[in-house]
Amino acid sequence: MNIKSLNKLPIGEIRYFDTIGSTNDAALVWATEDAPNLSIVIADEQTAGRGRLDRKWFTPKGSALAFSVILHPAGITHLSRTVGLAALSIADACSQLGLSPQIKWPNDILLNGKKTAGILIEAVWAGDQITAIVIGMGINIFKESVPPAEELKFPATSIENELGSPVEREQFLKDVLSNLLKRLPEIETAAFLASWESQLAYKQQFVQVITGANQTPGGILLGLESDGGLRLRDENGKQFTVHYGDVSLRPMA
Ligand code: BT5
Repeated sequence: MNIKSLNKLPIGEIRYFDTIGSTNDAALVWATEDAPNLSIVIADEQTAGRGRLDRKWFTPKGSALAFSVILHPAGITHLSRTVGLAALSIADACSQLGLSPQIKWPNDILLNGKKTAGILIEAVWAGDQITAIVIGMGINIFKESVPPAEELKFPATSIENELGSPVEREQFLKDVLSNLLKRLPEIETAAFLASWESQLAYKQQFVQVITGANQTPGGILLGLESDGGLRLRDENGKQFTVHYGDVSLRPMA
């Protein structure tokens, strides 16, 4: 992968790997060392890419984007909004290509209802302080990046599949990072939240949120709380908020 064009962006340092276990793992280590703010670990292939709850993330060679941005959180009050920052940065890059992305709360980007990208946010702690946030992003660019359907619970696609024409991987990476740099100074604002909320999938539809072994609260998806939590209304008209979980449209059996 040719990442020279990233040199012009006001970011930290870049560590590039042809192959790696997980860019988030490398970024978490680097973040405890001397990584300058907005440094990035990028890999052409991941052999142990991770999703949430130690789920696997598939990143075959030469076909996807897998990278992790190290953010020093000084001055950011709403750290829980960083997942929205990543989601909007990817969604904006899709829109710039003429696509119509949706954000499946909290961390998936959908194109035509299918997952094209996933986000994994992890924090580095020193005592009770967060010293760095690692924003991991996996984006399916070419057809070959899409895992076989039998390995997935939710349908997946790639940018190339949905665009129907060739897409440049390096340019897409540059666009996502540029969008992130542009959105970052606005992360605390109401406009940022509104923009995030406006792109949520399943708004005003009945969804189920799997939050743990025995908890699957369901309700009409209303929008976002100021901390990025998901606001819903149950069948009795009572509003409630969830802060983590997997959203699905159909009630679970
Ligand atoms: C995510 O988790 O969607 C977060 C994925 C984050 C990946 C990036 S790549 C760079 C950085 N380094 C890492 O090691 N990770 C980050 P979650 O919502 O838990 O979804 C995981 C599920 O998505 C898996 O259980 C699969 O069913 C499905 N999946 C795996 N690979 C996929 C792919 N390439 N495209 C679509 N779905 C996939």
